[in-house]
Amino acid sequence: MKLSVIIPTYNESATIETLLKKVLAVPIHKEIIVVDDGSQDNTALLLKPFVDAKSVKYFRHEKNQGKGSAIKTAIRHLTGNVVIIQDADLEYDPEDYNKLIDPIIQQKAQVVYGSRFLNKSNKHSYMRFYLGGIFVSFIANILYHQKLTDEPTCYKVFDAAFLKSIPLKCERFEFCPEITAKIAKKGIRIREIPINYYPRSIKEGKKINWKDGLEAIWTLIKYRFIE
Ligand SMILES: Nc1nc2c(ncn2[C@@H]2O[C@H](COP(=O)(O)OP(=O)(O)O)[C@@H](O)[C@H]2O)c(=O)[nH]1
Ligand SMILES: [Mg+2]
Repeated sequence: MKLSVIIPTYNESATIETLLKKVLAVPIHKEIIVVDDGSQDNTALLLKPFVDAKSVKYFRHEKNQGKGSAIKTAIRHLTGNVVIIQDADLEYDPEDYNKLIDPIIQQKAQVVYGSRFLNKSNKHSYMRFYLGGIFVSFIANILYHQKLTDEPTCYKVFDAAFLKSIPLKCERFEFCPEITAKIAKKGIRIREIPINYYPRSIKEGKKINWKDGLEAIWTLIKYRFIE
């Protein structure tokens, strides 16, 4: 078993070092793939020691293209047999990796999502993100016959061969609804496991906004009825 940790990164110099240390500390055989999506802060400089020590594989987009594009770049280069998406902030907890990958290693699931809502002790920062997340999950469940509590979660875990078999068009945050739609259309039931969540504020660098919520819903509708 080798886990590929994909980290799409855009201007996260405040958290990237701490995050990488946390990911490196998880006792799993793994590779870490950071795709620096044209960051204009000192993200590249902070990453250099990790790249020099060969603890991180580094790819850079010269121009900012969005989280989905960064994930697609990483998918082309990954060599593990299980894959997890890891944001470059500290909202999620790498100590959850083991329980998330377990159903895939046991061959009981091809896809596992980490649910922030199934863990009742989690806090949620903004009411609109909280309700937005619930609403997007609700629409995904209706359109695709799933039972998800947290569709837009960052922690999405895949069997690597399966992930590579899915063609992706997304460029920005539509990665989540596109992959959910395409998995569900294959008749796969997405498994959920409770995870920890430590929300950050917009001031602390949160980049997703209400337009991304609308785009998520449009993406779910598009892949259900149009494409
Ligand atoms: N590659 C790339 N990553 C991005 C971009 N915008 C945001 N991200 C990353 O996506 C992750 C999630 O962003 P965030 O604003 O915290 O949204 P949330 O965690 O999905 O609510 C972070 O790791 C960001 O660095 C972008 O334009 N390109
Ligand atoms: Mg985040």
